[in-house]
Amino acid sequence: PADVVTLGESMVLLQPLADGPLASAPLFTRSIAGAESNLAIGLSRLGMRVRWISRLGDDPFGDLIQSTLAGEGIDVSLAERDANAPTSVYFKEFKGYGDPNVYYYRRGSAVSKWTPEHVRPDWFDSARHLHVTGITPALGAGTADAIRAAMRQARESGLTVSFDPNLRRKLWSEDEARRTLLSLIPLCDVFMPGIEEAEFLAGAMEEEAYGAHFLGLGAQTVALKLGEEGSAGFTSGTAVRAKGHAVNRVVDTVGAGDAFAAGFLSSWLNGAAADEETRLGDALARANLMGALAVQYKGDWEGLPKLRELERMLAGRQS
Ligand code: KDG
Repeated sequence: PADVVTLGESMVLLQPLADGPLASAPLFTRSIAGAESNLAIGLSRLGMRVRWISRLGDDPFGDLIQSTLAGEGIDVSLAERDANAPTSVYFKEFKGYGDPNVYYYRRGSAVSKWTPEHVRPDWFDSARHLHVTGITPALGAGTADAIRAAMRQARESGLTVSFDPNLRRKLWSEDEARRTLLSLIPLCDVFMPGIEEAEFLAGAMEEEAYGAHFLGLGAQTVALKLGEEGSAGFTSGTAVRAKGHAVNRVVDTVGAGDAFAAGFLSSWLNGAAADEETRLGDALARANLMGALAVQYKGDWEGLPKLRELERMLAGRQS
């Protein structure tokens, strides 16, 4: 059984030890990354049962990704290995301020071959929720259709679905990105854009107007990420705002949105809240804290807490 199923591409991540231009970086640390596996790690550390579905090359980097995620307690048994395609790699370049630059080596990867025919009903057996991102649809000729098929299949199997657009401009054209990401919104229950993604998809408008806009496109719940300002949540009858957390030093912003999604879903799926407003407010508060923790550590997920650590921090904040 799984509380959350997620599917997408993970890569080996190489990070320079020092800030500065990648071209003159002599030493790198090695980790793994990928929006969906970042979320999977976040959720697993918070005590949720997670099934991660992907394709990897039949190569040592594929072994590394699979064993790292298995070591985090994630069910990786449905991840396929492809002997004819490589596992992807990506590099970060830290400038010492702002978002790091990223360089992808992922064309022709095992996940880029995904088509709707790969989507299997048993991916969703005994599961409650599916989380997908807008990265997978950008990876190959058939991957957008595969994600669409997975979202439909999940709903037919009785799961709720969340969707983080995770706009990655390097991967596709603006027009295609906008058209495809918008087309997936009606297939999700929870839509989780950042404020810049909301503007990219819907044009400039007041913050609250984004809630109504995306609800109008078919989402049931909208969780809008506002960076250090926190986040806002919307359903047809509710609008909630949750304050951001003070962060001592922003080290690496990559993965913050995935941490936010993990925090949100871990609360939203388990919430015993009496009413919609409390359920949404609790989920946003936990999501904000997770996002704030993620940016204080180098790496996409290394700084994510165990449940008892998170609860201690949330309790400390309220007292
Ligand atoms: O959200 C973090 C991801 O962007 C990172 O892990 C790499 O999956 C990745 C991507 O495609 O950018």
